Amino acid sequence: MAALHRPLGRFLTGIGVATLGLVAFTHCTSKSSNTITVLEPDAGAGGMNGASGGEGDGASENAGAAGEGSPGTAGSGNGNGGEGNGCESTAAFQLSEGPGRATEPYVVWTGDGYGVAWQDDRDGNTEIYFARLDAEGNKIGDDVRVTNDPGESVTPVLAWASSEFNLVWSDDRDGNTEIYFVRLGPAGSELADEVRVTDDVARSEFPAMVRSGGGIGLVWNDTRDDDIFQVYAAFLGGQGQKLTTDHRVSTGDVLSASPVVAMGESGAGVAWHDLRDGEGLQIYFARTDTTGVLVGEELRLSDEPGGTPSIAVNGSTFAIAWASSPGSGGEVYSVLVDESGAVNGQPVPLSSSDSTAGFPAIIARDDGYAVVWPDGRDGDREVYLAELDADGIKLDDEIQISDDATSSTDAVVAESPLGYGVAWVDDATDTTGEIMFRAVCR
Ligand SMILES: [Ca+2]
Ligand SMILES: [Ca+2]
Ligand SMILES: [Ca+2]
Repeated sequence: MAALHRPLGRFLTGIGVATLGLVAFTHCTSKSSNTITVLEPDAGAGGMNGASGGEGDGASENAGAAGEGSPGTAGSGNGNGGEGNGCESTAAFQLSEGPGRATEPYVVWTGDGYGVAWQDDRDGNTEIYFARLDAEGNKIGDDVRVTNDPGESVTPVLAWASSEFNLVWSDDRDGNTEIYFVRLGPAGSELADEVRVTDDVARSEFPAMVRSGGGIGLVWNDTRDDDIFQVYAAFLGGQGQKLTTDHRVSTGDVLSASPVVAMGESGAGVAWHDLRDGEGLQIYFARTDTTGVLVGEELRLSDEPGGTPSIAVNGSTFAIAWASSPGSGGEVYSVLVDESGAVNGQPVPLSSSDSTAGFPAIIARDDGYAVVWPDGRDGDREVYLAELDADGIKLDDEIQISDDATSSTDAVVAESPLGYGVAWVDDATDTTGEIMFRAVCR
């Protein structure tokens, strides 16, 4: 069951597994054309953190854990400095109300607190849940169940839109997977009906989005062309209505999966992993204009196999992070690409995990970037955070965020004025998993 509902595109560990994504679906025609509306990027729109990059099925999970317990006190600070400004890092705590399997968290900063969405099977099938936290990282109220349908509702992505949340996810309520959108109030209640964004008989999964000029830039995977995952983009209005046709971004003829998107000053940057070169998964990048139409050539960013990228933009420079050796554990790498599509140097390793890292999530911060990832350097997996300057250079040593005796995975991060809010999953198995949260000072 777990494998059935896991987002396969994020768990591709090589060609053998990747072909699982190529299950038979009938070919589908593309959608009819709608009016193209040009969207301007939001002023100061930062990057979005990438696909939360679930783990839990991979061979790297619990690498070497063997029940080894961490000697550390749960929630101990792991001193990260920066606490002289009145900010106090909180202890890690369980955000989701168990039991049930809660995974795939996504966190955003709203201006006065955090919103976190995740998928949760406590109701018998997977639904999207939401919780909010104050500026110090304290949970406000109970978990909010957002979706209520008999299908599997998975892989939520949140964005904050001035006074409300936008939420997209993948749902199979229609008999195959489709991308859905809904507006949520600050406390997580639905403000309008859920909007079905995709409409094809193929698999429409792994959404990622970024706010743009009052609308939404959306990317996702779809098997509508030749039953193979390819990357698509479309732009939506603030109510979730389609403003553009669906544009295919990836041009390979093998698998292109796990897309993420950030909005620069002149258009979007999209990254994904791709099998087209016959060299395992490699990280690709492309630019689109503000309607989602591909601009220029696709770029391969990785030299060695890499999987499940994340992307952020700071000003006019995109930062893309990924992990090498997808499926077996590697190190986190990042590279910068400017808005003209010029790659700035070589991919730089960020982690020192003895080849146990995977699934990074990167965001923009004031004067650079921040990236989180889980790795197993200490036995069971823990979450780490590193800050990068505007040139993508790592500042100081990484900060250890989690410190507990279960496997800590699926890390995501949002920046606040005082530091960061980090969410992750503890103890993800086929039947368990809880969302954890910790606010850390800069
Ligand atoms: Ca459901
Ligand atoms: Ca579909
Ligand atoms: Ca742990």
